[in-house]
Amino acid sequence: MKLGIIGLPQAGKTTIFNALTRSTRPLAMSAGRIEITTAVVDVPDERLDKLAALFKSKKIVHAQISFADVAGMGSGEAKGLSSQLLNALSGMDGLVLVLRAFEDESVPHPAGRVDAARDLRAVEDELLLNDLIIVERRSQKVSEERSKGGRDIPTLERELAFFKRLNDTLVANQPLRTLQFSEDELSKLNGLGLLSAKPLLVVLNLGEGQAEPKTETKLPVLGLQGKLEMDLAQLSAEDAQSFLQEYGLTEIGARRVIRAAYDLLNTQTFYTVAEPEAHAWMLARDASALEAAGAIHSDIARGFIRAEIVAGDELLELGGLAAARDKRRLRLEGKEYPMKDGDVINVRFNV
Ligand SMILES: Nc1nc2c(ncn2[C@@H]2O[C@H](COP(=O)(O)OP(=O)(O)O)[C@@H](O)[C@H]2O)c(=O)[nH]1
Ligand SMILES: [Mg+2]
Repeated sequence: MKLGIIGLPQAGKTTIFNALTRSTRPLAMSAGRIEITTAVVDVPDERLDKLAALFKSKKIVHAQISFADVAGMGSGEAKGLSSQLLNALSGMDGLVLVLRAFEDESVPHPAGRVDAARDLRAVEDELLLNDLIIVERRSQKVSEERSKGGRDIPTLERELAFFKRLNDTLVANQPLRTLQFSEDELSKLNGLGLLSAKPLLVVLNLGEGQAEPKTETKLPVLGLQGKLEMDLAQLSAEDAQSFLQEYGLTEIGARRVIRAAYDLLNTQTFYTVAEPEAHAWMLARDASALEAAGAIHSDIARGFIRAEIVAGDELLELGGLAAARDKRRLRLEGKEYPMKDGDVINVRFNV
């Protein structure tokens, strides 16, 4: 899972990036410059750890998320985003928009005053404008092709209709993510760098002890005390725990963001566990056992016969596969079985 952290200059993108990835990037002021830094983090997963202990697994492989700190938005470019920025962002599965809510006189706001709702509109507008420019350019090209009689006309007409639908949505100030797309259309959108189609999570960067200001938006919003979380991320797990209590927090911010990202991208976890390796995998929430097999290896999907499946929590409770089989909690399922979060799977296959 790849997430791009975006926002206006000085909103706290790098601060949040450091908090999420336990990095120590300097918070240098580099207004206007395009800078992209990436770090990969293991998704914390107690169930995986317990399963690994139960199976005495030699190796534990966590699911991973890559976070990119993407500076360079908010330049107010009328031509849309630069191609460097677009390239970086179009490869992302989702975007995390950091909005400044903290007050701090030593940190000037590019617009003079802290106003998270205004900044949200500004960034959304920038994404919409970028998409509009791309859509107009593309549909113009296709129109020209049609008038020259290039390719087959029905295909061109279909493409034009698709671009018109996008254009109408953008002109009405609606992000493309409000539309329904087929898989095919979605990959086309990503290829074109249409960013308002991407799932977007808003992170409100709060000052210490600051209450979450109300933001009128349909987007998922998460409040995080960025600076505090960045400091916490540098501590050992034990020290962080005692600090969390001191600050009245129940959980480290990175975990809340990761959970929100799983929701945002409609993602769930399943496991394969054995003595050599305990492995957590990401999967779409509506995916089948066959698709789970495909996530492990295309050969396993190709040769799929049946899958042995047991809920990870039940497996832990019962203390092992033998007990799960005795209690009939370990079932044999076919390709169509809808995977559930936390399932442990063992695919029987033949290639
Ligand atoms: N007081 C306070 N300052 C913050 C907070 N988050 C970021 N800052 C400061 O705001 C400035 C910009 O932060 P940075 O993460 O570099 O923003 P970026 O430009 O979006 O990457 C830095 O001086 C940070 O120390 C916060 O939650 N509280
Ligand atoms: Mg930065």
